Amino acid sequence: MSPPSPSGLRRGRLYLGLDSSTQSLTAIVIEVDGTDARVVFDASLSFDEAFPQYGTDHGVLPRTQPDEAFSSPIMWAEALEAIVERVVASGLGVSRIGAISGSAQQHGSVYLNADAPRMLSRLDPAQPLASQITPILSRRVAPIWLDSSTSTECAEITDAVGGPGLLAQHTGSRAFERFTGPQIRKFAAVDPDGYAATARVHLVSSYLASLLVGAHAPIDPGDASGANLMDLTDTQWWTAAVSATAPGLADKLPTIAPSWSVAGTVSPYWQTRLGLPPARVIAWSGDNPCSLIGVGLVREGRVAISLGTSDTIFGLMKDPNVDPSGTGHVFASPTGDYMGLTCFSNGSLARERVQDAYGFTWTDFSRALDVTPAGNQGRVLIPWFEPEITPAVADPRVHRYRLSADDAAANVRAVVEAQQMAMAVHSTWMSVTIDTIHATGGAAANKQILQVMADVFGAEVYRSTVSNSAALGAALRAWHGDTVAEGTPLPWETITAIAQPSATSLIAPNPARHAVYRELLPIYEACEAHALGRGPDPTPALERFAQR
Ligand code: ADP
Ligand code: XUL
Repeated sequence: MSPPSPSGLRRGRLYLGLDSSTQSLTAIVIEVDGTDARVVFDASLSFDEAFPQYGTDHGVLPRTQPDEAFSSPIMWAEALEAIVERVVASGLGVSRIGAISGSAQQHGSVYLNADAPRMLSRLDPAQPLASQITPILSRRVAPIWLDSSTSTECAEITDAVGGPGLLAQHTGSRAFERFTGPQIRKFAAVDPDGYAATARVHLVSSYLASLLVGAHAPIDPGDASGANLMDLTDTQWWTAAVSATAPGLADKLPTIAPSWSVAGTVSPYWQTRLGLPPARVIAWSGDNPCSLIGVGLVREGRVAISLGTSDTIFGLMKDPNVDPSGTGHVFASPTGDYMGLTCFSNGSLARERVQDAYGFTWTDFSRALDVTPAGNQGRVLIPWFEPEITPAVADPRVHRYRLSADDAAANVRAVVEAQQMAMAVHSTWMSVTIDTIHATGGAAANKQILQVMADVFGAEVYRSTVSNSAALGAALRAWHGDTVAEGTPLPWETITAIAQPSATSLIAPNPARHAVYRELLPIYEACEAHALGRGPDPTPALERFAQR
């Protein structure tokens, strides 16, 4: 127990959680006293705004091909230093930091050469981090989850391991374009010299953890399961998939270690340059696994919906029950269990495309939802502005049924309803009765969007306690990992008590509106099938729905 501070207040141990997402880097610090925790620091840096010199748009480097998406590992390093500087400058007393952990956008990969271990262990505290990272990259850019350019590689890997069913049974997912394995295979094919110069392929999470500890950090099973390379049952690399992906890959992958492992201690660079203590660094994980903790889902039976850059729906699973339709994913959960997840790429960016088309602010957007009826009088929009993950759409196109592009308010309702109905339709494989949803991510700030969510699912929606549940999850994982390392592990229920949503954030479903959506859902599915070229024109059914 820590001694009382001079002001008489007890000053507890601090845990820092970082989240390097698609668009921003967030830091959340919790202060822990016994089994009580509270958030004492929460700040974000937007990549586009804070680092305009990289020219990113929503965190993505300028695109040369529409189906490719890259970001900059150097920018991420610069952001890491900048946010830690902010934490130190906050006056919290960083010497009290017991452990640091992190969360990162999933699937993205960072390619380091053989000089990395030596350079990382001898970073010069007189120099900024980013300039010292540049020479250890064997690839200047990192492909990220928005990349959909690896269909050929997905097919090749699938064939080599014996088909999509087998790949999914072992790794939790059939081959997906954004997953790390297919991305590595493409790099090895298009730049064999760059691949040969690569000694270690990190995920974004293990790369950033490596920068903190000054050595190659391990990867946790939660983020490793987004690679199409890890066997879910033993949470180790699956040799068949590794050999099918690229030559010599087994030697280039990080070790997989439990999510609560100590990856190392904060390196001398950070201690000398910024005054951080030699705190434990707990293995980083992916943003969705961290969010699972940050919204307190440590038991089966509830789901969370994250409305971030991507929209995702996920929940904890005791057993790795893989989606037979091949839509969703099973990942390892940071609790040592599993999690089911379905991801939609046309999330916030699709809502922004509609918002921008009519020059709306978010207040205007919310008002449009207020003034339009549930079911939108049978007007439907399929919002595939960008290549879609669920269902798989390689050539994006927006489809409108009985909907004029001139009707601003109806388009706003149509995009939100379509996204929520798509989540309802494509999450049934998880076999969870959804009566409670924990909502998180940037767009969860919007009450009207959450009302549509509650009405479509007929479920109670609770808003998460902080806007960035991935960063909170990372801070809670740092605390958990520290208790494990101390030999006094706390149960997840205790660790996540602070993450349980409060009753005051409840948004209740409206039964009449839910009845409307029950009727509309099969017609929405018919719209999706038609847009995919797999079904008849749903317009007559929508007309009957509108006249009911
Ligand atoms: P990520 O973690 O994937 O980088 P965030 O969870 O931070 O993304 O969400 C960022 C997104 O939140 C923005 O792109 C924006 O579209 C959305 N957003 C922010 N405020 C609102 C709002 N009031 N209504 C709807 N969407 C919002
Ligand atoms: C999940 C996915 C995204 C990224 C970015 O599979 O691709 O949710 O993790 O948030």
